[in-house]
Amino acid sequence: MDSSQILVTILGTGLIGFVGWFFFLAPHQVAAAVSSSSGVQQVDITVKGGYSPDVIEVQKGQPVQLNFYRDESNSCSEELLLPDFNIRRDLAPFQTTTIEFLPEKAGTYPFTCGMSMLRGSLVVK
Ligand SMILES: [Cu+2]
Repeated sequence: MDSSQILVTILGTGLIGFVGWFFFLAPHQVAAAVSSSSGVQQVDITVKGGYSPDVIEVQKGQPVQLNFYRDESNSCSEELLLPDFNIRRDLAPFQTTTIEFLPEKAGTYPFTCGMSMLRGSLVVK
């Protein structure tokens, strides 16, 4: 190997490491729902190359309202799936789409984009 090959190898290894960190180890952003006066637990989520926050904590037995603001037109995020609650919604770009449901059982429920590339979790306590 000459020096340029060594350099490419080092850069490639670093890039792979970064990608691994980004997808598996990057810190999650956790948000607890805020209950309104009517007892609805509300969380605002920004959709832009991912979900922010991506871990949502709610209490069971109280209605939940998730407000997804899709801050992009990238087709990856156009669909939102919350399979455990039979929810499948189209998110319009640069608009807020509100999803409401009642979590009745404690657990951790994933939500994803239509291709399962963007991921978040709903934690019911
Ligand atoms: Cu996607």
